[in-house]
Formats: sequence, C-alpha cells, structure tokens
Amino acid sequence: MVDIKRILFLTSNEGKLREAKHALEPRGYEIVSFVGGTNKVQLVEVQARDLVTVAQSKIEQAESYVGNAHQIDGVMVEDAGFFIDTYPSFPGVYSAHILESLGLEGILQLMHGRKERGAEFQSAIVLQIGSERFVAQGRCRGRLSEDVRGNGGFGYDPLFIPEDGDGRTFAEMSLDEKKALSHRGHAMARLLTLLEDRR
Ligand code: ITT
Repeated sequence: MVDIKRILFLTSNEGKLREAKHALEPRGYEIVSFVGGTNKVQLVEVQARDLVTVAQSKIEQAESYVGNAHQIDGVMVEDAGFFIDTYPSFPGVYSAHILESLGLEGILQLMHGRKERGAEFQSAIVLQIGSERFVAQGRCRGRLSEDVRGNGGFGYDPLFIPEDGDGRTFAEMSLDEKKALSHRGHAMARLLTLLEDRR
C-alpha cells in the first residue's frame, strides 16, 4: 500500500486550496497545486445535477496533469456548490457561473423581500491514490444574510450564515471557525477518517 504524503489538489480556486491545506496539512499531508503557477488547470465541468458526478468526472481528467507534478502520491479534486431553497438545485452546479454573472449584490436582489432564506453549501471531494478512489461529502445548512458581510473567505461566504454558528457569515469567521462548521470542513474530516481506516 502506498504511504500517502503528497497530494496534488487540482483546483483553480485559491480559497478552496487555502482551506484544504488548513484541514489536511496539520494531519501530515502535504498539499500541492498549480495555483499561481504557469500550469493552469482546465478541467471541463460536465453537465450533471449532482456534485459527486462532476467531481468523479474531474478526477478522470486529472491523469494528464499528474505527469507535470513531482512525487505525487494522490490526486484530489473537489466540486462545491451553493443551493438556495427557494430555487431548487440553484445555483448548485452552476454556482461559479452565477456568482460571476450576478455578483453577490445580484443574488441578494433575487432574494429581495423574501422571508424564506434557507440555503446550503455542499462539497464532494474525490481523492485518487493509484487504483483506489475515496469519495467524501459534506454539507452545511444555513441562511442567506440580508446584506454582504465580512472580508474573509471567498465566493458566497459574505452571504451565508451557518445555522450552527452565532449569526456571523462565513466571511466574518476565522479559517478554524469556518472549518468546524462548513461543508468543506465536514468533507475533509470524512476524508481523513477514510484515509485512517485504510492504514
Ligand atoms: P475548481 O477549479 O476547483 O473547480 P471553482 O471555483 O470552479 O474551482 P467550485 O465549482 O467547486 O469551484 O465552486 C463553485 C462556486 O462556489 C465557486 O464560485 C466558488 O467560489 C463557490 N464556493 C465553493 N466553495 C465555497 C465556500 O466554501 N464558500 C463560498 N463560496 C464557495
């Protein structure tokens, strides 16, 4: 069995990379990426309704990148999405595109005057180690804030108030606080358990 030390995280998102390092590096894994380098990651996101299918497809495209990274024991991808209860499955797998086109203020306008503000984040992580594949998922329930709040985090964080928190948005929390509550924090914890069980 391969001893896992070095994991290539194929992502173009610095926020996701920062949180993956924060979750996995204290547990003895080194997370490397191409973020900030010249080797840009271009994984096609298949049209699918669920994040696991999208993540599985990303990992299947990952092989072509592995040759460009040194001494990699495993390759990891993650697909995350934001889901607003009022609009089933939306923005979901289109989260990146919708955020880019509407912006945070545009999303707040969509929700203007609505009392029902429930929402959730979901994360699906796939880690491939040789022929072994690990799939870990996490979700976090909460609600949309009434305004854009906080300078931390990334993406939708300034709009999302997790239900197990104290009323602050993810963007108003430290990395540790977000990890304890978030979809990604839960998925990473699950992944660590799967890796420990493998030993
Ligand atoms: P990849 O290169 O890893 O695919 P991406 O930015 O396309 O990065 P996703 O498809 O996983 O990432 O995420 C969809 C969108 O949801 C994107 O706009 C993210 O910024 C946002 N998002 C993901 N996780 C988030 C989080 O923890 N907090 C806030 N927004 C998040």
